[in-house]
Amino acid sequence: MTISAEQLAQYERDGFLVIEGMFSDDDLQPVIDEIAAAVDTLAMRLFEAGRITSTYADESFYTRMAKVAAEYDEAPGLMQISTPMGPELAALWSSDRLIGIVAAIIGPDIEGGAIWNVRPKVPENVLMTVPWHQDSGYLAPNGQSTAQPACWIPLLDVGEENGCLQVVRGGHRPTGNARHKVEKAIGDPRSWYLYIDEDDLPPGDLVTCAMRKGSVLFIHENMPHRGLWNRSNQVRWAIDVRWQRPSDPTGLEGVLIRGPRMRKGDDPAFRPDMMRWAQEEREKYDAWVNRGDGDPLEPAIDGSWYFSRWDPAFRSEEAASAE
Ligand SMILES: O=C(O)CCC(=O)C(=O)O
Repeated sequence: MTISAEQLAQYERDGFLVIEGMFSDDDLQPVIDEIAAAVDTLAMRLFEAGRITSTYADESFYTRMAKVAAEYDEAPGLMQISTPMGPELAALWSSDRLIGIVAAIIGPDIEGGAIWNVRPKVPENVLMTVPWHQDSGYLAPNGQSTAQPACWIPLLDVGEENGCLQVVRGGHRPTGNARHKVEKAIGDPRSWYLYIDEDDLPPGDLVTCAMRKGSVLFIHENMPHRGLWNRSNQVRWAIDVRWQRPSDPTGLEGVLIRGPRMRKGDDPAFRPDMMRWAQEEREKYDAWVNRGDGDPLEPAIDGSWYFSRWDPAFRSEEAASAE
């Protein structure tokens, strides 16, 4: 699958592109089942550690994490960073359907982006509500000119009520990043997010991206976007994945391993070994969790690499701890 010249022009002009009806329920169900199994594993761990009083095993995929989070509000963040990359999600990320579109945007040499997420946005939870940002704001300066389209894939119908995304039409066009700030400096001290003040957003219409399950949203790396508050009584599950050219810096060197090579322009038959890559990523993650200076059941996302880029207070905190 690819996109038309008009769709590509729209992506380049507006900085985002919604493609409706890309996946059927049958396409997404194996991914949902895989994530549901990871929820089960996490609920068991939290129950055994005494953080929750039930595993809520009878709840549905769209309610279970909300019940867990009502008792332990770190659970969704923990789920986001600790979900293993399973074969079904790996197959979706590297699928010809998505890659065909990515190739239209960045060309035939394609590597997965190092940052990917499965996000259980439970109702009324500040830690899962992502404020205005550009994805490139989270990279080191050397990653600023790397083209890195993201694809956001909701696992249910989404709208304003349950926390869909908002973008700024054309907001990707000014070069460089809008000014980002560190949310934990003013909000929940556990927050790992950057944010852009509304006054610092580039000009452009705000677009609320209500979408049906099966649709996908492509977002330019410089597009300011945010997730709205989830006011529903269901978990708003979504996946976000990224890609870039292998020849470009990731802006995450020394922090995350490079994503898997997915396509080669000079070898159209090349197919990635996604699970080998996933195992390597997992080993790095496990080594980080088991480094022994924190509670493995708290998400504790170490945002020092991007906090320090935007806020001197965090730069000096880092420098102080290095002394
Ligand atoms: O899923 C969300 O609410 C936020 C997603 C997001 O900000 C991203 O993928 O960069």
